[in-house]
Amino acid sequence: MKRIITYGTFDLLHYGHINLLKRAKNMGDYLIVGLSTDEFNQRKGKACYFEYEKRKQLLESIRYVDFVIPETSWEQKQVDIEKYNIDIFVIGDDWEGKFDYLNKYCKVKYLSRTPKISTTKIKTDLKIPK
Ligand code: C2G
Repeated sequence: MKRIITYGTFDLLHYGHINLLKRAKNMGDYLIVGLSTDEFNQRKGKACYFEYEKRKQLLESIRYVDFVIPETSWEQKQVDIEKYNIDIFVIGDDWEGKFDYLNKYCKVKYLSRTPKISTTKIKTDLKIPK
């Protein structure tokens, strides 16, 4: 059983997120998503449209996602990788190189982002304040 983990805010869920989650799941058998809490998002400088519980409900309805855990800090990844016996950490290549230190604990894979879509773009196009 190959176990994969990824992390993110996943606000205003869109096909770029789905592409990432699909490819992450296809690298193994079980996908865990560390979902940024509302408090952590503030620290990330992100204002979410959907609160944590709503974003969690959406993620849990995606066929590629097996388990959702809260992401409350930058530092929890190595603990999660050991706790959940993770084989591969996966994230979009907008983070290329930022999580190479996790190589000590598991494989690290950066996947290409889906072009022309982002939560920020959706908000801008709909003229919702960022
Ligand atoms: N993503 C993508 N293509 C897009 C938009 C997003 O592949 N067009 C990917 C991102 O690269 C990330 C995931 O979808 O892997 C979630 O994106 P965000 O919700 O923006 O997550 P982020 O703010 O990057 O949080 O500790 C890691 C952070 O929590 C990552």
